[in-house]
Amino acid sequence: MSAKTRILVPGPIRERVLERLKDRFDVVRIERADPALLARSEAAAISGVAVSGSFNAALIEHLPSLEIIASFGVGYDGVDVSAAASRGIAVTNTPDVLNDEVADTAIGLLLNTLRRFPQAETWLREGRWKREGAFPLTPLTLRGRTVGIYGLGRIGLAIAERLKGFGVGIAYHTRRPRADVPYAYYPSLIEMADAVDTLIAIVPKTAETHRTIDAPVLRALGPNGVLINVGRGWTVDEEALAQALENGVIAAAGLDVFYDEPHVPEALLALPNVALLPHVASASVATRDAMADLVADNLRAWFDTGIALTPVPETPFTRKTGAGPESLR
Ligand code: NAP
Ligand code: 8YV
Repeated sequence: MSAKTRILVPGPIRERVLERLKDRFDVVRIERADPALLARSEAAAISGVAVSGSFNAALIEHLPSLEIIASFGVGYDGVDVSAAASRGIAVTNTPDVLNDEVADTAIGLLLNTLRRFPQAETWLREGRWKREGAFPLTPLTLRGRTVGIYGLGRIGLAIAERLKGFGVGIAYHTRRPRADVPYAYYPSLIEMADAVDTLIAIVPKTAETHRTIDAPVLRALGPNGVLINVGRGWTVDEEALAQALENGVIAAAGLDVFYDEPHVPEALLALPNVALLPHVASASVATRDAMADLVADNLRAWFDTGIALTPVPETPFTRKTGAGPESLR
């Protein structure tokens, strides 16, 4: 039997993660994160997990020797962190390495939404420029706008940095004001929506953020209003959004994320004033490689030094001080 530490990888993950793990660990693959796919004896030998997607309490329960779950992505809403924390199991994510890519995407999506560049390119490609003349002027522009950023964390800050260069007003809403930024702070989302005409959402999926961008918030944003969401679809009441876009309650929206991916509501697909992307904000080879490296480096650091590189705040454990039973360590 091999003496190498065993790492479970359920479901698909970027090949680079596997490449970076194989010399140090025994990697055990299963088709999906389902306890039924791993016999009890095999499950008992698993010490770590690398996962892209969900990892639920039943699977955590099935792995008695589990010490660490290294999750691919900065958002770790797919992992049952409270089940992990209660056993002293560390959870890691991939913060910072994707800030710039996601912020670039947010700006690109904002410009596409306002200035309709994808539609303008289609106009050219379909020969309409030659046949019919210039693409229609866009009613919306970034000029003169004030942008409210819902979530001014690592990525929200990178978005704000970029927006400064565009000469727009910048405001933000978070639960706690930041001492290190000059932007106007709003303690409530609806107050901020009322004060700005452009809302960029980049908050995590938590119980508190569920469908917080709802009909009243959209009404507050107003008829010149534009919503950009690069955080999680969970944060938006999509039915209210489709109605607001159809009825002119707001002017347009740009969405990279959806409530039930990869399903995009027909009501949104049918609307001309929505720019849609298939959750690609971090999806360049370079950035996904950096995320993959951080998944592997967290596992290597944990088993080599006892300290994970980027644990999530709910699991600030080291290998020896984990809150779980000592027998697990
Ligand atoms: P972060 O550094 O933890 O920032 C999160 C921000 O949201 C903080 O400013 C936080 O401030 C605020 N926030 C959290 N809960 C809130 C609430 N209930 N009300 C108001 N503000 C709240 O996270 P990040 O690295 O910037 O990433 C943010 C999220 O973006 C991720 O969790 C992920 O879901 C999403 N994301 C999406 C993509 C994509 O491909 N589209 C890529 C990367 C990330 P307070 O704690 O003061 O409230
Ligand atoms: C990834 C993301 O698309 O990091 C996140 O939270 O949403 C994206 O960067 C996703 O995690 C990859 O599965």
